[in-house]
Amino acid sequence: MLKLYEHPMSAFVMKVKMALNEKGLAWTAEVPSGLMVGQAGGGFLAANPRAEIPALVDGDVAVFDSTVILEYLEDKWPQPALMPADPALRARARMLEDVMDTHYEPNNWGLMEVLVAQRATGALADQMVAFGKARIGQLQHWLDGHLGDAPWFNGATCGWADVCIAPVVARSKLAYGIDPATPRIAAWLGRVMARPSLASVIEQMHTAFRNLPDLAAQVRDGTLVRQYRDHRLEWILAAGGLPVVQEGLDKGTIRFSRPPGRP
Ligand SMILES: N[C@@H](CCC(=O)N[C@@H](CS)C(=O)NCC(=O)O)C(=O)O
Repeated sequence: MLKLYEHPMSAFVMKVKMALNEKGLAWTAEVPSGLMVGQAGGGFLAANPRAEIPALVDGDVAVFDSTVILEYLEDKWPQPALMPADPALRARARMLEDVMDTHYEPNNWGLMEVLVAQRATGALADQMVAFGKARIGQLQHWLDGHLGDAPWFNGATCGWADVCIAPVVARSKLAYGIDPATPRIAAWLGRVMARPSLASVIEQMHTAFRNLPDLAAQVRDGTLVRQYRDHRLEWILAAGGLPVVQEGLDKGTIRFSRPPGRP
C-alpha cells in the first residue's frame, strides 16, 4: 500500500492526494511529528531528507516533491491519465502547476503567517494582507483567461492542472474568505466541490484550518519555528515583511530549509 507523509493543510500535499484519488489508488497517510518546528526524523526523514511533506513511499521507492510525485504516479499508473494528450495542453498544465506552486501558494501561506500566526500587526499587517489579496485577485484573473469556457483547466475533463489549482483557490476561499475573482472561476470551483475525489481533500484542509492550534501563542513563546523557503521568503519580503524575517531570525522562530546530505 502506498504511504503518504502529509499535513492536510499543505497545498503540495493536497495536489498529491487529489491525484491519488483521481487514479483510484489505495493509500495510507501519516502526519509526521516534528513538522513545522524543524524536528522531523524517523521514516519520514528517510523518505525525504529535506524533511518536507509530501513524501510518498511505494515499497522500497521513496519520492519527494509534489511535482515529482505526480510524475511518478503518472509514469507508474498511466490510466486514468491526469496529463492531457495534446502537447500544448500538457505544456500548459505544467506551466499552470509551476505558477500555482511558486506564485499563488505563497500568498495563502503568507496570509496565514500574518492573520493566524500574527507575525505582523497594525499597519504592516494591513499592508501584507492587502498585498496577498491583490496578488490572489491578479492570479485568478490570469487563470480565468486560461480556463476560458472549458469546464476544466485540463480541457474537457478534470486532470493535472485542476488538481494543482484546486488546493490553492479553495484555500483562499475557505480559509480567508476570498471569493473567486470571476464567474467562470466560481463555476469551476463549484465543479471541484461536486467531485468527491477533490472535495474530500478540500474538506480535510478546511477542518484542519478550523482546528489549528494557537500559532500566534507558539510564535510568542518561541515553540513555532517555521521554515521560510524560496518563494515564501520572497513573498514575505515583497509584501514588505523584512521586519518579520528579522524578528523571526532574532527570536529563533524562523528557519531555512535543510539540504539533503550530512553537514
Ligand atoms: N517543492 C515542494 C515544497 C514542499 C513544502 O514546502 N512543504 C512544506 C509544507 S507545505 C514543508 O514540509 N515544510 C517543512 C516544515 O514546515 O517543517 C513540493 O512541491 O513538494
